[in-house]
Amino acid sequence: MAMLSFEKKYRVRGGTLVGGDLFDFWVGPLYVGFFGILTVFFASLGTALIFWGAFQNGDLNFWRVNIAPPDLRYGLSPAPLAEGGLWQLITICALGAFVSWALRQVEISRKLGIGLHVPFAFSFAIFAYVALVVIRPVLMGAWGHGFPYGFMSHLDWVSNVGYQHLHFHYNPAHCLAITFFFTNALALAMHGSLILSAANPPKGEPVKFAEHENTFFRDIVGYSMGTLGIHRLGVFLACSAAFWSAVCIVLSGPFWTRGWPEWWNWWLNLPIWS
Ligand code: UQ2
Repeated sequence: MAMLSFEKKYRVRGGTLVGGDLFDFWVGPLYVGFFGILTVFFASLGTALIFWGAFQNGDLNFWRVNIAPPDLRYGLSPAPLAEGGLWQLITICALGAFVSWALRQVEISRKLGIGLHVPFAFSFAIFAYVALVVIRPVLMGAWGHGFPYGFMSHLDWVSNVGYQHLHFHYNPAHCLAITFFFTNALALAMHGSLILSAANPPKGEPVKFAEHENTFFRDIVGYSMGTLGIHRLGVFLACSAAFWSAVCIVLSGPFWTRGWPEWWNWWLNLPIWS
């Protein structure tokens, strides 16, 4: 079906989660919906607050913008605007925008009658952010444990938290997360190059399909996981990377306060050595 006639067929009312027909329309190519309105609201307000905060700090240089969370002494209570309260408001806006975006994906998926795989996968990215600015700070008893919003400042935060644990690369969940990120890059490089090699031939050559793709991998590694399988693998690898990233930082502080190299002493302490 051509795109134009398809859009006519599917651009109909229904499938919304809240509000019925209220915001059930499109603006140009974009679906709006209640959660589209909410996303625009939270994203605009959050961005405006970042600009305002940068202006208050007296430095609009992009690389030096820094919206810091409250001092640890404020614990889990609201802080004055200039002392981390702004960070708290911006965090609420970010959470509102991300969750609204996911729910807008749900509404569009329902309208189309397709699965909820996209919002499911996107929710792993939201979880990673929530782990950093909500779950870990709450477990440690202060919003001050969240990361600052700024280019250089968030890099400094990552470096500082890493050094607090002596050597973050010994964190077993961090190892797992990195392994998933690398395997994800491998899988997407294999998949992207394979698709282009078959579907984008030189001028005059016919386009090739799954038989050629399967045969390439059977010839080279004795196994092809199939056109559907590689996408299942992709979603699994990408979601696992985000999931274990969240786990590795939530472990660091709330559940393990010492250096990560020391964690591996469980191996040296096994009774089998004595
Ligand atoms: C495949 C297939 C695709 C692919 C790729 C494979 C025809 C068009 C890349 C090959 C995938 C394999 C062998 C698994 C790799 C495993 C890991 C953990 C990286 O078979 O079907 O679809 O794109």
